[in-house]
Amino acid sequence: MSAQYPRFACATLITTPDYVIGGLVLGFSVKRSRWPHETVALVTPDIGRADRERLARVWDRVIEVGQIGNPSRAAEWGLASFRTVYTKLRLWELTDYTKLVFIDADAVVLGGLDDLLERPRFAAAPCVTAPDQFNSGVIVLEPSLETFADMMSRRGELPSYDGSDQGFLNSYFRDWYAGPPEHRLPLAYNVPRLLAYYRPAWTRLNGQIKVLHYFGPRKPWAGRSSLRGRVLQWLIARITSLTMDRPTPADIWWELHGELEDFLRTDEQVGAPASSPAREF
Ligand SMILES: [Mn+2]
Repeated sequence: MSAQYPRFACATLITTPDYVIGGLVLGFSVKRSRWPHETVALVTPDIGRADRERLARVWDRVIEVGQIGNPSRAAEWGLASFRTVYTKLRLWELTDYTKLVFIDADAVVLGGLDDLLERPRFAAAPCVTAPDQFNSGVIVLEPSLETFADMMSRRGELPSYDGSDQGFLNSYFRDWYAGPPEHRLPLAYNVPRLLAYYRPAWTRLNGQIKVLHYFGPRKPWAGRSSLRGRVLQWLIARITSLTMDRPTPADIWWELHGELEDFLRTDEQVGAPASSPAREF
């Protein structure tokens, strides 16, 4: 069912309970960036009612979607989180919307995203570890049931170089690197936190970062002051001579987390009507 046009939204996806806190901080950061359109959090059946209620405080709509299995035998990669990542393809089913800006729940928005809506039907930023591939943590897309059905039918056949949705989507949108430039977003729209270790890159981007992405196995919500974390930080600094300026990406996440907690403590749902019809779970 297609709704009135144009209709835009910023969307995320939460498939495991440990990402709920990430989704909350992200949703709060989108609100704080004064995104003028709707916001949608997709959740799988594994996300409980209390978590959905909390997500609905910062996301306009919380919509349950069925999980899509990973055909890449993700277990072999040793990453449990890869089990559910193909569920991201459900974005193409959201045909209520003309265009979506999707952001991973392990990211935060630090700048305005409106410019993204000028982009064509698929756009993404480079992956810094494989710059001729895009990172699927931030994508601009146009929902289409035809595209969704096509993706589902080719899910088992198209290769995924990393065993996740990212590899699959890179196979599916294989012209991203060599094709027209409007499909390639500037890195500022998907800055990996590890860039903070490389001062020239970080300095160049600092102040202009639109989306900061905490990709990698250790998420900021796992804790900022564990002994292990501090020893690791110290070792990295010793071995590589790389040190991070303050605020570090972790500082930035925890600052937003603090603001989110203040926001959730208030009784009023700022920016949302008292009788919000947006509970779809
Ligand atoms: Mn991510």
